[in-house]
Amino acid sequence: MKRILLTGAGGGIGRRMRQALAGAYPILRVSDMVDLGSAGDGEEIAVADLTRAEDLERIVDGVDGIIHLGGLSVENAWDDILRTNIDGAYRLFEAAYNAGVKRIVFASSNHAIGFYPRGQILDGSERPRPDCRYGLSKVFGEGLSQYFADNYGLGILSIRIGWCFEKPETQRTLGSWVSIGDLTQLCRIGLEVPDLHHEIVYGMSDNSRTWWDNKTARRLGYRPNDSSDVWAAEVDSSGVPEPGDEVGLAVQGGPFASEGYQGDPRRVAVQGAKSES
Ligand code: 15L
Repeated sequence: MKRILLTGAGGGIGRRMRQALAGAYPILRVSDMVDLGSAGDGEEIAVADLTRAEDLERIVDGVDGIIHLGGLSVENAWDDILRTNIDGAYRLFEAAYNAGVKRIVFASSNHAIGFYPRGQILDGSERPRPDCRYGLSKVFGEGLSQYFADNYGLGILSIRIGWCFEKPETQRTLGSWVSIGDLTQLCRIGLEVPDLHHEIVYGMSDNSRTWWDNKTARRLGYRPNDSSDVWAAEVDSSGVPEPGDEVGLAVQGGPFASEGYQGDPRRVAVQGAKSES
């Protein structure tokens, strides 16, 4: 892998991953719509709008592998989700295939399975249960990844990213926390592990209190160096209330399952959240 494209390099995860990847590959091409500052050693800057075909062709040119973080990272209006996360992802994959790219790491999210009840152990082989429109777009991205692996032979790793911030703040994020170092390790596995078809793994550190069994990631060589356990006592005693309504508190996706729906009398989600699958 000589030249790697990092989309969404100006976002919350992207900015930190850009630093974590410094020097890992001969050339790191960082792309986003926002200002990315000046290029560091071994970097190329590619300002691009992922919804514009000509931008896509330009940023994938000469690239060996892509870490696709770009797009909307929280719930949004359907038209924006459709344009950026669904149409944008499809067109990026298509442009990548046309340019001869062999590997893609797709930044999926735990919101692809956010409607599973808390406590149910998931390992990536379960069928999706999105908790919002954003989660639905991540289910699309996982399907897109499977299709490009099956139909075009690309090697793709979909990572259902949990809580990638400095530290966990709630019981839910104690389970889903991932350090930037561990997430970067997973992305590098997606780019480098031999014989990859398409796999779905959880983007989490070595957390004891979790609802996810990351055995596929371990099989691919993932050995997380960090754990949310070091913050468990602090979170237990902090008394910070979990955000979200009755549904959000019952399901793995938390507030994403609540957003925009509180008090909607047509909602049957409370029952849905309790059934097994
Ligand atoms: C996500 O997918 C979001 O991108 C991130 O901002 C977090 O909110 C995270 O999920 C979460 O599950 O809390």
